[in-house]
Amino acid sequence: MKINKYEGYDLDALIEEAKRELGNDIKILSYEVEDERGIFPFKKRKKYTLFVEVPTAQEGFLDILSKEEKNEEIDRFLEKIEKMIDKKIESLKLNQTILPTPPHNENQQIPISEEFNEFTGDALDLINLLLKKDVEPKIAKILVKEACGLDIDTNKFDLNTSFFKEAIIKGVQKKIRFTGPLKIQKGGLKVKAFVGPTGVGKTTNLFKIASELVINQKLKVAVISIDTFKVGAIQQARAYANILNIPFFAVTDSKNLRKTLSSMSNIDIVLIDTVGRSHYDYWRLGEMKEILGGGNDLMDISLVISCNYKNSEAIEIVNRYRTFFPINSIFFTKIDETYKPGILVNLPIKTEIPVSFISTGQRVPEDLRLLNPERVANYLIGE
Ligand SMILES: Nc1nc2c(ncn2[C@@H]2O[C@H](COP(=O)(O)OP(=O)(O)OP(=O)(O)O)[C@@H](O)[C@H]2O)c(=O)[nH]1
Ligand SMILES: [Mg+2]
Repeated sequence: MKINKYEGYDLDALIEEAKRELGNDIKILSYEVEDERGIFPFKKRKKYTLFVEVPTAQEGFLDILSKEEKNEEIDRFLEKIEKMIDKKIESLKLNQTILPTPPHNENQQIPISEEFNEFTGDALDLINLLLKKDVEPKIAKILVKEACGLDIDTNKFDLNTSFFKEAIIKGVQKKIRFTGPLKIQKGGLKVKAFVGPTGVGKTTNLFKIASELVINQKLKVAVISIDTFKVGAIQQARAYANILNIPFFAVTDSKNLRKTLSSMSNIDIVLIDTVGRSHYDYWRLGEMKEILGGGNDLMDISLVISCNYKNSEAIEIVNRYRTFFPINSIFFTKIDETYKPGILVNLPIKTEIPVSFISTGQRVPEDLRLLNPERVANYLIGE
């Protein structure tokens, strides 16, 4: 705490001086009075010393944002204040009988539908924004409600924060589970398989993860490709493995997978790449299930889903895949190919499967991020 000291003979004047410097809401901590004798001992004067707290800028939500984010949040905030002032002016005009017809406020938010009747004010604005990003109405309600309180005037839900990003973070934190970073112990063999439809980015992103583990975490990584019929697919994976200088194996059946895994005595993690399978191709999914069954109990399965899938399609993929594999996490890709990323919240909330990473482009290894509530909120807000 910083304290300013003011000295003088007129206490009121000192308070005025402090207000001029620090603003009207000064906090006086204490003051001292001292009798000061001049040349004539009988002529005493009172000398005051005033101690005032210097207000410090509080660290609020804005302080953790970048400059651009701050500007956007401030713009949004100012827009809301403008709307409030407009509403106030209109209601004042309404009270003046000279106005022949009730004024129409163009800025007023039109309620989106009956479905959102229980919400009001900023909460409705946020729901509107989420719907534009392809968040399903039911999911938008679930998320927004987490950041709401009951407005006493209207008896409806309204946001208890002025910041949309903060509100989304609250909802996401409550409703979505995040795997967090990969936790791999040196010497304890872990096996992670990537499954999913064709072309979603399984191989590319498996090698982004492998690069992080080899280069930054100095772990011993091996890659097994279960890519039995697609011409050229194994070559792509083998080329990446060569660049990283890590062991690479191609297997075609469960017996071979089991054998290969049991030979990995000094490897920390084995990443398994699989061939893309249509979620309608039960025969090939069954084949893959049978091969992966050769993996040990340590196997963790990630379902890779592209963000440019339609919501209904993505749900269908998860539901069909999970009848074959115990899916531990969803790994999103191609966020750079959509500006409506509602899938990021729709899918994990509806399926209750935790989310792990997000791929942001084609570059290996740079275009990969760990998912967390703040990142999900950024994508939804459009940053
Ligand atoms: N724009 C964009 N492209 C990506 C992303 N991730 C992967 N890709 C590209 O998507 C294409 C397919 O990637 P792969 O890694 O081969 O996909 P896959 O799932 O292994 O495909 P299959 O093995 O055929 O099932 C490649 O051109 C990748 O560079 C991403 O986040 N954004
Ligand atoms: Mg592949």
